[in-house]
Amino acid sequence: MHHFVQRTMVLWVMVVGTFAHAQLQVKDAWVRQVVQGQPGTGVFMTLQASESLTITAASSPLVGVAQLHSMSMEGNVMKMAPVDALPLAAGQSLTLKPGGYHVMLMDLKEGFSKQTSVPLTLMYKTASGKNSSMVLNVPVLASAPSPQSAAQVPMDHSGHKDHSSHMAP
Ligand SMILES: [Cu+2]
Repeated sequence: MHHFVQRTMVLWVMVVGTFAHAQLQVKDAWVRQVVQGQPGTGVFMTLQASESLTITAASSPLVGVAQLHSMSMEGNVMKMAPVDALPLAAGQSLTLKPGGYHVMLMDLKEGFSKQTSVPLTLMYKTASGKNSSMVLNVPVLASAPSPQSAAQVPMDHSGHKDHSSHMAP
C-alpha cells in the first residue's frame, strides 16, 4: 500500500471514527482525553449489529485494564460498575456515552492527548456462539464528536455550567 493512501486512511478513521465488520458497525467512537497520572478514562461509541450478538470484552495495548462499564445514578451519586456483557439486538443501536455504558480504560501507560488515537479491540460472540473481534483505532477528543460544524452553532455559556467534568468516568 502506498504511504499516501495509508496516511489518508488513518486520517479518515481518526476524523470519522466509523468502523464496520461483518456483523458489527461502530460509529462516532471517541476516547476522552486524559493526562498521564489520571486513574482512567472512557471510550464511547454507537454500536449496531446486523444480527444479534454480545460484546463480551475489550482490550488495548496502551492500558493495563479495559472493562465494560455501566454508569447510573444512585440517589444523587453517579456509580460505575463493570458489566459482563453488552447484548446487541439485531438492527438496534446501542450508544455508549458519558453517564451511561462505556468502555473503561484503567492503568493507563501514557496520557491520551487530543489529536491522537487509541487502538481498541472489541471481543464479541454471535448468536450462534462464534467468538470474534474487531479492532478500532479510536480518536482522542475533549468531548463527543458532533456531526455539526461548531462554527455554525452559536453557543451561550453564560446560563449553564459544564456538567461533563463531574461525570468523567
Ligand atoms: Cu467506568
